[in-house]
Amino acid sequence: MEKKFKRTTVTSALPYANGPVHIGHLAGVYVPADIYVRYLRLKKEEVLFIGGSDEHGVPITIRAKKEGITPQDVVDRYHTLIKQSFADFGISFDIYSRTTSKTHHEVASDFFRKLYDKGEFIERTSEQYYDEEAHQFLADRYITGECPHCHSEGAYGDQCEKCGTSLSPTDLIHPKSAISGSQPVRKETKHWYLPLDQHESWLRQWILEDHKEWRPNVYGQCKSWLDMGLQPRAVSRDLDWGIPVPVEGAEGKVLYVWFDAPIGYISNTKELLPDSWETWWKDPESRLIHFIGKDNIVFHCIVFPAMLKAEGSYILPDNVPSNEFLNLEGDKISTSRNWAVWLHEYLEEFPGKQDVLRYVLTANAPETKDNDFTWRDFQARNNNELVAVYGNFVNRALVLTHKYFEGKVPAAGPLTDYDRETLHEFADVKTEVEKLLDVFKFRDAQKEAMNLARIGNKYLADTEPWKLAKTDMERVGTILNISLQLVANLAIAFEPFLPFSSQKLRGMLGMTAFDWAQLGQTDLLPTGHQLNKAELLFEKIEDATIEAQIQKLQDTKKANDEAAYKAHPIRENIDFEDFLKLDIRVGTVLECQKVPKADKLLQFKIEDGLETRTIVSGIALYYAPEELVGKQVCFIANLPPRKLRGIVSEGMILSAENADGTLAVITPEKLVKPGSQVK
Ligand code: B3M
Ligand code: ZN
Repeated sequence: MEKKFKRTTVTSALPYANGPVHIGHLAGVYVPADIYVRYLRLKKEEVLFIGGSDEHGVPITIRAKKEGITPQDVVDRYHTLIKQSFADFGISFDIYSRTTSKTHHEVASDFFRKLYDKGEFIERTSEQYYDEEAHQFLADRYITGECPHCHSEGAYGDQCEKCGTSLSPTDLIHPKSAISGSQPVRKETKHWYLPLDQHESWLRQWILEDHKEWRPNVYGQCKSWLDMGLQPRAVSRDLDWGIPVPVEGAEGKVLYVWFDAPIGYISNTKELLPDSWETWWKDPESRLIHFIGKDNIVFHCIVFPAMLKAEGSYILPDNVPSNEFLNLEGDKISTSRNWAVWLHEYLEEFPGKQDVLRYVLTANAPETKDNDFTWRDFQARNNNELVAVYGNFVNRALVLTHKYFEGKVPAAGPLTDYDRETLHEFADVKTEVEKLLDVFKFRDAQKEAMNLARIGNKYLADTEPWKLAKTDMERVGTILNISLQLVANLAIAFEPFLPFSSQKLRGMLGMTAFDWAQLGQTDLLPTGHQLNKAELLFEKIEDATIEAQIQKLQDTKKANDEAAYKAHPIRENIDFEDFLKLDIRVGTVLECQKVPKADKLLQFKIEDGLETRTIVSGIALYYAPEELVGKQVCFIANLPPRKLRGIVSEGMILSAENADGTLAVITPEKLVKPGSQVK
């Protein structure tokens, strides 16, 4: 039986306050969340929309160090910028606060303390790197050294960015502290862990049995985590930026950022509603929905629910609509490579066109798979859909009413079959859009709304009232009355998606507000009602404007390519003798599989002409193991064997690296005999 809820608490992921927000954020999380919340509000449901900045974590401290400012300076700057961008795009939070607020520190601290007192944590001591000069433990990112895999310098304690292998700090050769440059020593440290393994069985039931309706990408990720088996997770860190661990003997330790950040949803609710926040989080008649991006799924579907359950008095999320990623012009959005459309820049270049971006991002929403934003598509959707369909219909209906009826809604006379058919199509739209929005299918829902505009546009084109003006004004009045009712319906249907345009349209129609319940009605504008002046709802975007944006990205790409080339200049000449020392061979891949618990590594069995050898290679992000079986690859055959994650690797597979770090293995152009030498 369908559960009936009294109210809905909607949260959207708290962006890290260490950079501005871009179209990927908007498309992935904030536009869908906003559409949903506006829809519920229009339906007069009780809803809260909670947002805020995530202001803790190591990357913020690293950024501060680089810029020679404090972490607080960093988050102050970006919190303000991000908050403004969201406001500009009409993301209608009821509160947008931050995890450095006093309320949040208290709430997160109390939350930890309650779990601690209930015995919900386990304590573990482990050895970690410690900087004796700086007197502090080092976060993984604060340790650099030689990669044990590709032997390049400057690999981080959690990952080598050159070869993509994920590492743990103790894997590094010649580790160095990024703070003092000294060689860190291993030292014992105590941390608190959430024993996720102990939560596994109820999580399995709750997700895999009770929430089969979650999006396949969300459900699938959860299932694979659960099937791999959950491990205890540390919820504290040795760091001086964050919320101090509120127990004795925890000096110099703070809550892990992923422990405090989701509690931020609760704190921000409390900041907004100090007296009634608990209703939104603890009443079983409240429904909790988290909007997030796909990289946050495990934290929202497994870790946070386990925290809430361990605390004991909270409800659990009812759904976690998570999107895949949005790419930009065929390439992954990247802050460090400046490959993004930043919201504040968009607004400078396209002032007043928030809804155009909202429309395009929803039309292309990465709901089921990664999707691509291109400027050409942006232009086409604006010109061919918003302008030519929606805007055109609205404009014609209003302009004709002004021309023939002094802007007063004319009376409708007898209806033809075609009139009735058209009205009939409108009557269904409410149910259709609702069905889709209720299950978070925003792009299909917006398509329905646009279909409505198409029907209206076609109706005017077919009935051609401008041709009847000389002969049959009563008929013209009927056609325009119907058209105006359709226009009013459009204002309602598009309200969740394009709030700025709906507001403008309501202004033109001389109507202050509509209810969702009115959608589908054909008497929204009474006969004789005075309309205001018709303005253009959308305007055409010219080729030159789009070309300028494409050029801007091409310039970025060029700068990136140059930087990449500079980072890897051609090395100095070597002796031919040296080259001859390198023994590169071709081998046939007999078997290939993922290395457990190492997301980047693949383990190969290679036929090398004489026998088979095992090679471990950091290319798992770019190939599915089965894609490579049967292929021929090139490998260095005379490197000394070395151990990677406990596996002895007897060689190194050669790949070419793109500027963005993606890898492609090198294969001979024709099949050759395994063991053939590359020269
Ligand atoms: N700040 C990660 C992210 O921005 C993180 C989300 C927190 S949600 C509680 O992707
Ligand atoms: Zn490496």
